[in-house]
Amino acid sequence: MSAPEDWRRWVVYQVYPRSFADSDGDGVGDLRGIIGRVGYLHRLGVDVVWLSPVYRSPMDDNGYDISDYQDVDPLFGTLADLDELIAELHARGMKLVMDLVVNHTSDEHPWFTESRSSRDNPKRDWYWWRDRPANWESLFSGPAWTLDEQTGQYYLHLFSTRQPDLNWENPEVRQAIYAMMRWWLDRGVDGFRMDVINMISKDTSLPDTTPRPGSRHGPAFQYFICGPRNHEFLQEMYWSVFAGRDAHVLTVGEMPGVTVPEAVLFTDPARHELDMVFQFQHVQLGFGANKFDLRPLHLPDLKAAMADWQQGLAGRGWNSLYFGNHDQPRSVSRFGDDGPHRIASAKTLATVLHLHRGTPYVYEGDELAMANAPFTAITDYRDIETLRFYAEAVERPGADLAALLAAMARMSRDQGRTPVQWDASPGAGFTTGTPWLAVNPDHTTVNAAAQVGVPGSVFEHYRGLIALRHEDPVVTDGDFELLLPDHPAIWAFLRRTARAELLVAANFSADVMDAALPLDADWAAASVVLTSLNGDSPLQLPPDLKLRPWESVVWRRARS
Ligand code: TEU
Repeated sequence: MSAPEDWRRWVVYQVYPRSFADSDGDGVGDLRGIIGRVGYLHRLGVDVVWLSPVYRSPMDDNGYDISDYQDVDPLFGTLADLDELIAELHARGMKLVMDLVVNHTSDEHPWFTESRSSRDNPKRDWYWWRDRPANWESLFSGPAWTLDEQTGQYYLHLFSTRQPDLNWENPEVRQAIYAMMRWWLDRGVDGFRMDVINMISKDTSLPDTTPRPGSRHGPAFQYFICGPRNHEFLQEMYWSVFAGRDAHVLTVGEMPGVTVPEAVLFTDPARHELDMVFQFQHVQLGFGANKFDLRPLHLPDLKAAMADWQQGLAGRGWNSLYFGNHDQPRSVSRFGDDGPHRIASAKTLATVLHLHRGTPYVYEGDELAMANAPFTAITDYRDIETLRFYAEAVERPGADLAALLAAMARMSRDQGRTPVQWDASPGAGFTTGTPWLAVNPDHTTVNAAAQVGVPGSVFEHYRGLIALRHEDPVVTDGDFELLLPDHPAIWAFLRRTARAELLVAANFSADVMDAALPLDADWAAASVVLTSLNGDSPLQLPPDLKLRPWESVVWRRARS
């Protein structure tokens, strides 16, 4: 049994199963593919694997629309394969966290089939049915309420029409979910990443919202983000599912729009809700009205967005650290430089992220510096959010479709979903068949075979960062101080415990940068722990720095 605080030292690796490794040549990743790569994950050194959904699903949203919570979709394999994956991970001291998608089900889930069958079906109240729809807009474009012809009422779906929202007000719904969660824990899984878990409590009066200009519908976040019973439901879940288990159950709440004060409440250990939140503040920078309305991203804004959470949760809560996942474009393309400085910038991004306070998430392929693919046409995409947004734009007179496609190439969720690049072969070692989404042509040079065990590679840099977290308590426990918050290109900060200090300084630009850090001159004698550029540079010596393009350096000193 782990000590209660151990989980704070863990590093999580996210597997998006569709895109990770395909064992049977059908072009879609599967569980046996993952089993074949457990050794790779172990070598990287990660503690936890978060598996995006593998449950039975019609795949309207690649598995985030679940039709059976207690079975594996045949596309991915069988329950026996999943058991084997759990055993393989456990044999190497790693854990498995399942994706828990319980804000909504698939419209093919038997609960919804029953619910929609008649107005007096016992499960009618398991979903949100109304005679009159509110004018809310769905997160995947179009209205969030759809008329069901058969019974003449509207149902709520915050995401696609095929993802009806469960009614958490109904205690039977909650008990059915808790029973399912206990079943998974009894089967051997070690925790849950909870999809949009801050959307489960709605304002039950379901009021109309302010429409967008030129539309009847508008965003309605204020009626379903961190709603009135959110904390109550999570505490009930804790006492019904997690309390009294032998080992710690790792719980992560994905929470778009959560604020720092709310996150403190969700993750204060004394309240028994969740271990950590997965918040969105820093990935909502760099665009306007929607994610395809691109704006310049200024480094001071990104630093401040991260620092807010460091300060706000210091000592009282816990946060996830990520720059990319299956809903975001590739981090090296978005925040780094996927051209000439790709390797250094990928390492620098990882260094800055992993040395903040919180739990780092490695998204599959980030440890190889995978970048956005050169997508140009709408036919390159498979993602429902991208396709529906485009379809709506096509209907709008005067929409600039060329500009939209250019923005999609930078921001579409599919940019994070191209197959993992294992080697230089035609299917990138991902598949022997035709991949469901194109492999990035750069896999001929950017791939695992070219990096694992190769000194100076991005993979080995990630391995070093993960090892550093395991060895040095200051990485987990140290408090955080941002230096030079307004500097347009340098990201520098201190981590400090009573025993040790880490200094991180990174150049987020393609130019040589000078910076004078507000620190004592003794730092010049500190030892260098990690760098993004190979070879020693005579240029950097704190507190007066001269950093080469995308150079980052980590120093450590003991405190007397
Ligand atoms: O995403 C939640 C969410 O609100 C956003 O990430 C959204 O999907 C979109 O990317 C905003 O641009 C979670 C899952 O991570 C996502 O894959 C699912 O599509 C969504 O919930 C619905 O289950």
